[in-house]
Amino acid sequence: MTIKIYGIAKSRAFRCLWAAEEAGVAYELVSTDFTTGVKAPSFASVNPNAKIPAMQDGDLRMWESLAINLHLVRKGAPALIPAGDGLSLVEMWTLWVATEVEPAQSAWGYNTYLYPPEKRDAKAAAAGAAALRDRLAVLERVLDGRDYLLGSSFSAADLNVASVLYSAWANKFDLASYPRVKAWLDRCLARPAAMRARAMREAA
Ligand SMILES: N[C@@H](CCC(=O)N[C@@H](CS)C(=O)NCC(=O)O)C(=O)O
Repeated sequence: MTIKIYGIAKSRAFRCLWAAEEAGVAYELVSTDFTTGVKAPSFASVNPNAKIPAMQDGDLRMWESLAINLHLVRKGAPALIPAGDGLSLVEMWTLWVATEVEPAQSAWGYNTYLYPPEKRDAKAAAAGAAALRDRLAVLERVLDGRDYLLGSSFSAADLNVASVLYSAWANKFDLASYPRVKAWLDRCLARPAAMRARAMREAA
């Protein structure tokens, strides 16, 4: 059965498009934007939070981009969750990027290019950038001697962390002090599945 992903490519739904492409599942992007689409009465039963992305897979309805990603991976590309303690580490990285990286990246992004100029707060942008640099320093240490977060091959941990950091990468956050992070992001975002999702987003 075709999985429905609600959203638009130029939103956090990008993360799920990348995951769906990695997983090789049959899916349909149900175009729903984050201004009017999420407020349509019919969308309330899909995601009562009135946010995108959301997903429907048979009777299963989900929201939260990174949880949707893990569902898609389990369904179509379970090898992206390594055996043993792999799932625990994938969960750790997923919660880390959601709670430690995303708020910092958002504070920087909203106050640098997303809000209209009159709404931007330079202090909040600088604080977000500083917090984001702290997290990038963590990644830089972890990536010392390894190509991917869990070792030598791409996993769902890389998918979730890199799909969040795509925003900073695409909006030219200065990564010069984090060469291993830059090389790892370049590597993840050049994967064929990522390129297919990027083609949707970057054309939008
Ligand atoms: N934690 C959620 C955040 C979802 C989210 O904030 N989505 C934005 C679009 S990228 C949205 O729908 N915003 C609409 C609103 O806040 O009114 C996730 O990762 O899925």
